[in-house]
Amino acid sequence: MPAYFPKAVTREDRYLVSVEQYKQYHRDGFVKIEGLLSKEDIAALYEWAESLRLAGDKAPKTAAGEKDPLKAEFEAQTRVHMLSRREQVAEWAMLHPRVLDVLEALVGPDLYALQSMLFFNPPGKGGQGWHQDAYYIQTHPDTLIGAWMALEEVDEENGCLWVVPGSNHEPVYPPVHQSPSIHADGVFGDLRSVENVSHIDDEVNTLSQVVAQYPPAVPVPMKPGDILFFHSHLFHRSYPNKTQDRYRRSYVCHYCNGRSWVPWDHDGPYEGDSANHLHILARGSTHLPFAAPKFGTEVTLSSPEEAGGTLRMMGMENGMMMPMAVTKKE
Ligand SMILES: O=C(O)CCC(=O)C(=O)O
Repeated sequence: MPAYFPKAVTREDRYLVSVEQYKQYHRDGFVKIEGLLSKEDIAALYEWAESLRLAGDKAPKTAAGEKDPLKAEFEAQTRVHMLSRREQVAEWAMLHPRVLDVLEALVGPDLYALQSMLFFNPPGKGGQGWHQDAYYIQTHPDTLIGAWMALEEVDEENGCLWVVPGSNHEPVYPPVHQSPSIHADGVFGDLRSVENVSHIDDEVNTLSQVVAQYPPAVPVPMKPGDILFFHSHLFHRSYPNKTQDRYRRSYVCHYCNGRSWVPWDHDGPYEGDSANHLHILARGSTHLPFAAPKFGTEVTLSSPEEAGGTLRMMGMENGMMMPMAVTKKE
């Protein structure tokens, strides 16, 4: 039996993606999996996020001498990038086996973990206008996917994500005067360019004009432990937190298929033609360079030899997706 195969399948808490969820992701560009992370896991993440926020809280003390939790220094900064390279808990959450179980079915079986962001979005802050993630993070072939983990209840009031179902089938719209970052230059006859992508104001962010060709966008309210998996061409956005007294804490990570060339690293310039060697191989195997988890988080890797061929995710008769080894014919 291939080494990778039983190890992944026999984990007691393994999450099995249904064929319906797989189809939904590829049809609509997103799939929300409710309760994917346990209460305990979310509590650990939430406490970690809180400890960071409070450690950065340089606000004056109240009359009673207590820190005002809503006046943290993080008001100036709604998100922190790449804590997965600095903190064990951030790496653990990015490589959480149940998150990888889903990604394995949607874009795997081989997976790179590329990026992590911890959002705080205090009252009045946060929000990002219409954009497509593949514009920012290039993978060739283009297999980027986001996992948006709610650390607390998120809704329209505190700034949940909004998505345009089906817009994942769109190409990536290049900004004016820039060649496309995902598609080869000049392959489209009519691909318009856009301006001020990610700007919160639809008047200046002209990607909103393409969004307007669709039925109205839909909000994605979530509960702690729910995870939204979303395609990197999907038009999506968030609004500032409209509440007076709630944060919007979430942990958002990006991944891609382990066979993609990744000429991108969040931390800036890297040696060589690609940054693959800096990205963690989270599952499966690859012919490309890769990094090991820095804090020793366990990942389930395989080599093609051990796997007795290559692995593919297949729809089973019971409607679930399972990894199957495909043996090479001599
Ligand atoms: O959570 C947000 O407010 C925006 C996140 C987002 O758009 C992204 O991760 O691509």
